[in-house]
Amino acid sequence: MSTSDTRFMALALSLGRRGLGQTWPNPSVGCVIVKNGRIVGRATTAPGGRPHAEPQALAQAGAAAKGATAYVSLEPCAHHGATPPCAEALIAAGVARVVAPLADSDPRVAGQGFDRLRAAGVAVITGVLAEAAAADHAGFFLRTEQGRPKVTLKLAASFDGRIATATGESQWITGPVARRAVHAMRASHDAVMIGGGTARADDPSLTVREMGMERQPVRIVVSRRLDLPMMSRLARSARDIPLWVIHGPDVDPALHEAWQGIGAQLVACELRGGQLDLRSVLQALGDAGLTRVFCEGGGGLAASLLAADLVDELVGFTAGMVIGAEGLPAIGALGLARLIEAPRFELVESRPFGPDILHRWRRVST
Ligand code: AOF
Ligand code: ZN
Repeated sequence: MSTSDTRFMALALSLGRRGLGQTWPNPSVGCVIVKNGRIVGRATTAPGGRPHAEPQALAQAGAAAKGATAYVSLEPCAHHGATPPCAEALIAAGVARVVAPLADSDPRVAGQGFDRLRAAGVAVITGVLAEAAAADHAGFFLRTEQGRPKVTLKLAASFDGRIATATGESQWITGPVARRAVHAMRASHDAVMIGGGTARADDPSLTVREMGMERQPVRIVVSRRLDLPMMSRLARSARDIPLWVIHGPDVDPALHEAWQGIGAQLVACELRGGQLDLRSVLQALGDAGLTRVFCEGGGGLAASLLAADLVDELVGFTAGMVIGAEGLPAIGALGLARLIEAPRFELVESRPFGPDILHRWRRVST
């Protein structure tokens, strides 16, 4: 492994990250083709997941791909799916070396892309920036390995972890710089999810504005009884931007029909202990193809996800403001008696955003 391998792989990873949120159910892969130290092709998996990154980068490189090195942020595919295998395309173009951090977790690929390349005499180097690549593809890996999407829980709260005053005033606790960052984060997820209480209280639209993106994230509301206002922003825009409503088995059929009638997609899930079983909710979202879900509260849904150990990442924006104990807590009761029962996360990033602070934490597996 050389320093230029690391440098070009870092570029391939950053190209891959650009497509996060746009390619589900496929991973967002970056590919850079380098000949004699010069970049002759670069691409990201297209919105919707196809074409894959490699054929696009190869098309740019043309004849220059012969004898070149391809840096790909995930193992090139080996299966005949909707498109011919990328491993074959690299071989046919005469690529001499392929550098990829990790094997693909899709059982149709899982090492066979590397095998094919090696069998054709292509040098294959793995492991470069593997940890960073695993973090970028975490949602895709979770879905292929466990059937559920990665869940990121975001909150924007006061210093003392409150998201509104006792009267429900919440606009604004964090500033415009942090709020813009939240929009960019939404854009990098396949779906944005909230609980019914937040949908009722805030009347959010959950859209991504000013990002010039092709695919808006799916908007998901979790509402056991489907008791949501039909005149809400979410409901009114359901024909233009996907709106999925997750509900329990015991909903009023007239409500069900009304929501379907306005263009929402309804997903029925089971109950567990009188509440929606969030594990089966996430399995249903995985079955529907989602790999990355951005949960924006409220406190009830956040607490239930945490209690079921279904939160993979925390994103917090903290404002220099104190609301006090009568304010609305960002996270509802978890019912813990001992600290040892509290879900633990490790810090991956912390930095200022205007007057606020972002901190990002990843679940520590215990
Ligand atoms: C690559 N490069 O850019 C991507 C890959 O349904 P298909 O035929 O498009 O195949 C989807 C699978 O291809 C997906 O599950 C993953 O294994 C791989 N994604 N592979 O070589 C890419 N996006
Ligand atoms: Zn492919």
